[in-house]
Amino acid sequence: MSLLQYRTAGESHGPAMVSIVEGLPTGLPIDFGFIDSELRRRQGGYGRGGRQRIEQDSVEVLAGIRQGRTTAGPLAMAVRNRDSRLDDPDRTPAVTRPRPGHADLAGSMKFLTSDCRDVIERSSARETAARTAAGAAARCLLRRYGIESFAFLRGALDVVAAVEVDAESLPRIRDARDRSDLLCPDKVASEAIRARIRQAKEDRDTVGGLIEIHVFGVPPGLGACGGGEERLDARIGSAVLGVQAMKSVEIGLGRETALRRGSEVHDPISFDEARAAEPGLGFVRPTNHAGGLEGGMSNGMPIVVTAAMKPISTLLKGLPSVDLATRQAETSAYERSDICAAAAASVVLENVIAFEVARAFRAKFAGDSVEETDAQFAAYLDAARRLGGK
Ligand code: EPS
Repeated sequence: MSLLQYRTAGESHGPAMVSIVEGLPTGLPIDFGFIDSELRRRQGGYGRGGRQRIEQDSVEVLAGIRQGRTTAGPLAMAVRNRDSRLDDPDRTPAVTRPRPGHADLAGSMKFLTSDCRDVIERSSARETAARTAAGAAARCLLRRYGIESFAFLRGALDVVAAVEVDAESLPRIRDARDRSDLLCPDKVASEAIRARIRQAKEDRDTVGGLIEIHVFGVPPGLGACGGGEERLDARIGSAVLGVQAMKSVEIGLGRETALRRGSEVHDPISFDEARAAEPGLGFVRPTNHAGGLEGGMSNGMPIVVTAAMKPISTLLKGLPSVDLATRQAETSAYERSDICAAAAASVVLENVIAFEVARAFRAKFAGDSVEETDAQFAAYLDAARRLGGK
């Protein structure tokens, strides 16, 4: 059984965004209603552009499913593009005035073209629809084992939400989040961010955001203890920075750990038999500064990740740039875009981080079928609970 992995294909204005997921166990029920709900959430958020009024994203299953359950082959899904016009030069004109912050200039140099159109069709955040579908499919596996991811908008510009979430408060915080069209559970902060997005639009400018992601129910021991890319923090870091517009990723306290001493950072350990049924198997901590990851592996505490998303690079007012055809100073190009897509990005991150946890889960519990995977998972928990015990 290969490692759980996925690929995406598709251009923003091509026929479809495609996602192929390999490595799920056979016989796993896939909840396509859930996947579609995640795709619709990704399209939302105050500050989103006109494309989201055109598309009504949902997955079309192309392969890998029989009567609602996974087969032995890869899961292939498509999200059709209603706004498909790639072969119409009049409706997808050349872009020769690169937008600072976008893939335009770097891409035109990479592919030796003065028309950035080919670059931006693939670099577009539209690709995150396929990424989100893959992550949501992986969550159908994680949910079977009590593992769930949750992301929200922590802040933007000078506003930071005053909200804390743990496994117990999750249902209430999720309800508060979903009542906000910025996916921010703090009503006051949500309104303040909304006002700033509205002002940015009036100023023909754009806004980014700070996104926080938690993964609950993760058993200890997922990931790798050596150096390198199989460390679960390395995989999560790569997944986050693999999403368009992400400029930083932090695990737990992140940068703050450099500003404190060890005794103020590391999470003390105790054991409480009465809590042996929890993800930490009885090992409990008063704090979670490590963000659920120690030594490249999950430690039974919730995984906590923070990501910074840059402001959208397409500004209505434009920025100083150069025309690639003449190399003369020009204002950067404009085409339909968002003012702020941070709420949408929180949905993408909630799913791509889930995919990495699922990938590490499958690396440890690699049964070909869900029945075999169930048995492996149960046997591991039983052995881990007996570890060092009486
Ligand atoms: C997006 C789809 C894109 C943009 C936006 C987000 O569609 P279109 O280019 O047809 O408007 O609206 O992506 C960007 C602005 C970008 O530069 O990547 C989406 O589906 O999230």
